[in-house]
Amino acid sequence: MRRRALITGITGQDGSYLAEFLLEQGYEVVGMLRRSSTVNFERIAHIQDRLRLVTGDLLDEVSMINVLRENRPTEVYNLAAQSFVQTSWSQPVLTGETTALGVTRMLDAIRVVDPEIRFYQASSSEMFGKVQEVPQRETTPFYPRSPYGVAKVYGHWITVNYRESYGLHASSGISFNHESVPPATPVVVRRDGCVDIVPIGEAARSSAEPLEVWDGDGWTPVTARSTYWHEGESVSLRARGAAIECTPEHVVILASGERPAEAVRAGDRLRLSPRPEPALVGPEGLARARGGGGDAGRRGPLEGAEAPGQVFSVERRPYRGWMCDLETESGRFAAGVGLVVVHNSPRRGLEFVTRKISHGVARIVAGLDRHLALGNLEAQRDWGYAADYVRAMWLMLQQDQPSDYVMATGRTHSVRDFCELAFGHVGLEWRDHVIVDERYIRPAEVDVLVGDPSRAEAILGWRREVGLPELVAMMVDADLRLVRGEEAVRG
Ligand code: NAP
Ligand code: F7E
Repeated sequence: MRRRALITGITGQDGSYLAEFLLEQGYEVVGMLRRSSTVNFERIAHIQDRLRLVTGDLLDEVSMINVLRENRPTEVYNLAAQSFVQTSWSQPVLTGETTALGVTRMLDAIRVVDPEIRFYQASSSEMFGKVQEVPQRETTPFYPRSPYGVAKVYGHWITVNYRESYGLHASSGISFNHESVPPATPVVVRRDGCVDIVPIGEAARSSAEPLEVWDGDGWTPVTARSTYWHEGESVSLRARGAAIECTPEHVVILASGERPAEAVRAGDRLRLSPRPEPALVGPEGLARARGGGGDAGRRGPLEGAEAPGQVFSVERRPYRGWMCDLETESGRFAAGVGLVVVHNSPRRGLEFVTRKISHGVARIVAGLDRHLALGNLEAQRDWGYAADYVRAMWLMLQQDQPSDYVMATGRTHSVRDFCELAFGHVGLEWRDHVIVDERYIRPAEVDVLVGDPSRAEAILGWRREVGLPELVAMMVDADLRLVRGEEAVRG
């Protein structure tokens, strides 16, 4: 029988990553949304057709009982929350209702409908607050410093309590801060030292073996693979020495900058990638390039020809079929001999400091802003990569016994460090641009957080794969593309 998971908070950063991950594992994924007058599917638009979306609200237990009765999940991941710490001072009661009591409502709905359901609670490092021990582990006492932290402590203990009172398989993941960047789609790959051009669907299918992809400048490891159903339009770009078909939003690198495919016009010039050195070429070699590579894949770049990469036709067509993405460490891929970049928008909310910085850097580079106003630059956080963390959530529910685990990198950095890395990535000096604004200073601060993930590593076999410098570079690059794309669309 296919396993079925319910995710609350599916429109959020972690919910979207978890949904992708569970779909890849063969789950039926049910996403619980709260009713709103406008849709908020930015992070799940690419997988929306593969999800069952149902309405329910953490403030309303009846709605959750109905969702469970009608959808009969075997696993519930409770990611929904009022998750922004600063807002918890201006909306403390709502934060308590959602982030604290919402957990009881869901646990109680499970107890009533089907106590065999396995439950995951998104606990937070904010529970440690004024830290009593360094690094923080599962046994470190809590000392929350915000209404959000207090609410999370409640959510954590009610999860433990329902486990002990009713024998529910209920686990908590105590997550330290984690951030995100979008996936990318390559077609030129290297496996076991063998260079090949394969249809992206083939690369996306073989998930067990390590894979590298050519990103136009070098080889980069593939960190995640996904295939999704796309109904709508595609854009077909044909150029001298290059051809690509992709969704209209996919960002294409031109000789003059970057632009969504839908904004490319005849006469623009695609940037053509130098070919990787094919030390060994696979049995079908370049002739297998299709779609992404087109004719260009068979002939190679027309070196010396007039205006290589010049677009001579742009066609929009109805499209109903699969699209594939590969996520890479550098955040780019090369398709055939033309270099084509595919990105979605980064998924971390713009109000959180990391994304605020990466987006701020991109706006400064684009000349849209000169300064970035931040609060406490000395606060230290243990920042990891969101896609790494959703794997741990799933692993917790696959254990025979429910338990609580810290998910962290074991390293800590200040907001100032993050600024230095992010501005440094584009050759800017952060001190020239960052200003401190009292509005962003919190009534009570969490000065330093650093987690000890050794229990999760030992019992779950979990390892995080992305470190801070790579994460910062990926986030800034993603926002540079996003901001340039927005500018190009605006004209
Ligand atoms: P996020 O992006 O802020 O997403 C929060 C989700 O909760 C959204 O989908 C939101 O829906 C939904 N939601 C809010 N109130 C709701 C309600 N009353 N009923 C139903 N849904 C509601 O958060 P995230 O970064 O993905 O974090 C996921 C979870 O992990 C949260 O519980 C957070 O507190 C916890 N956590 C996160 C981190 C981190 O670094 N990201 C670290 C530790 C713990 P709308 O789209 O409708 O607003
Ligand atoms: O702040 C400082 C701020 O809002 C990080 C949530 O996912 O992780 C997140 O909570 C630090 C704080 O995240 C600005 O004072 C300086 O010390 O990005 P943040 P957070 O509060 O750590 C935990 C684990 C969660 O559970 C939460 O759901 O950065 N800071 N200047 C700033 N923070 C913001 N937002 N904006 C600033 O301008």
